Amino acid sequence: MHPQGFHSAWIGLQDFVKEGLHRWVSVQKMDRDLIYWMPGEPNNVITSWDIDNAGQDCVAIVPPADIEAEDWLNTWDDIVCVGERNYICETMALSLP
Ligand SMILES: [Ca+2]
Ligand SMILES: [Ca+2]
Repeated sequence: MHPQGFHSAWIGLQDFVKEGLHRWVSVQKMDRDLIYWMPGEPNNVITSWDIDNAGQDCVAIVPPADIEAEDWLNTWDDIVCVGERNYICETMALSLP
């Protein structure tokens, strides 16, 4: 079972501008030292219901069911860019008083 009902979250990484070239939606390049693909990903699978053959161009954290807290790295999966999901954004850290 997914922890506390969490299923997945968009992380703002995409390759819909150029297939295979993943960039952050902020247009920043991906830091090659900070990549956490799930094994076998990104695979740009075109599903049978993907009538536009759009493939998978948006990246989400999709932890497998029954995952343990220490396994939350390497959970990036490119998926079809549809559906409401949680999302994660980068922001400045709050300064403490
Ligand atoms: Ca893709
Ligand atoms: Ca995929």
